[in-house]
Amino acid sequence: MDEKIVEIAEGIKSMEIRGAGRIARVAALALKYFAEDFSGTEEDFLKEIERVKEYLISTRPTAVSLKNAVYFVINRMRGENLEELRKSVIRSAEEFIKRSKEALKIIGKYGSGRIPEEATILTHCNSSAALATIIQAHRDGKRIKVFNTETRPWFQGHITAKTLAKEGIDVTMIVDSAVRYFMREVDIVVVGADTIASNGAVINKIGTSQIALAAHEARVPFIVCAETYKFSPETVIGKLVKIEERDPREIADPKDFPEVKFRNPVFDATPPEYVDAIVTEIGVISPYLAYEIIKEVMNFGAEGKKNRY
Ligand code: RUB
Repeated sequence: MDEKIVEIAEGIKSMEIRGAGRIARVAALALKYFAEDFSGTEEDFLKEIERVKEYLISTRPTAVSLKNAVYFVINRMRGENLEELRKSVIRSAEEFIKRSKEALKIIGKYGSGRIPEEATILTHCNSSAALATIIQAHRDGKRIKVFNTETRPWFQGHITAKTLAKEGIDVTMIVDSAVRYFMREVDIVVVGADTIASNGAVINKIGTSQIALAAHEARVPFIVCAETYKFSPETVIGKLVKIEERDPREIADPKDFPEVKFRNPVFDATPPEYVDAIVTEIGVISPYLAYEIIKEVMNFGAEGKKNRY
């Protein structure tokens, strides 16, 4: 396998490259590199791109964004000869990356509209889409303060806190388990998503569903910022979203706890009844419209159309 592709895939696995949007963009980039660097016959190209596709998809199981990015490129592959096939892969990969970046800007604008003029926001983990909304709200002149969770066990919250502080936003980092304690001070929760199922359930960093419960209890609006490529076509035909469980050593060294078992699921599902709105680049929608997005935008119905996205 091409060195550049291995480097990207290993980067995703080890979480050096992380976040659903980012891993989708680098997966598209890997396919672009593959098409640029390939030397061989047309037949080999078609065989090899299948291998690259499976390899990239296998790196992280939960975020559908990665799969959708790969299918976006593969499903648009057209050409009478190798040169044309290569060019179409490069073009679609570039188009995916461009669309993905543009989507974030639009989400920021639409999302900011949902933030009150003066608000305390709570966010979890490190989501570019949630950050786009929060940062846009600040740039729009809204007087905001942010609570952000440190996000165990990987501490992605550290990146979030630094990013917000750099923007000049008033940010306070809390431990994940302090969410309910602070919820009474929060006006709105803003998070991202790795995958959105056809029933509107939102799969995001572990702990998101607890935050949604606490928000629901306190009647605090809970919004999710997600590009349309975070919606999962396969859930329409009954597939369940696989929740990634990572190495227990991310929590503690099991050697220090010889009698103890560890579990380390890194995502969870928030049911649609706890989600007030999903901010996408094509508008702010109810989670119950997830199926429509999958059908209309992603061109995938229960009848199982081949073109997934
Ligand atoms: C990241 C995470 C983020 C979503 C959305 O998990 O759960 O909230 O991926 O991020 P991990 P974005 O750190 O395990 O990848 O909005 O940037 O796509």
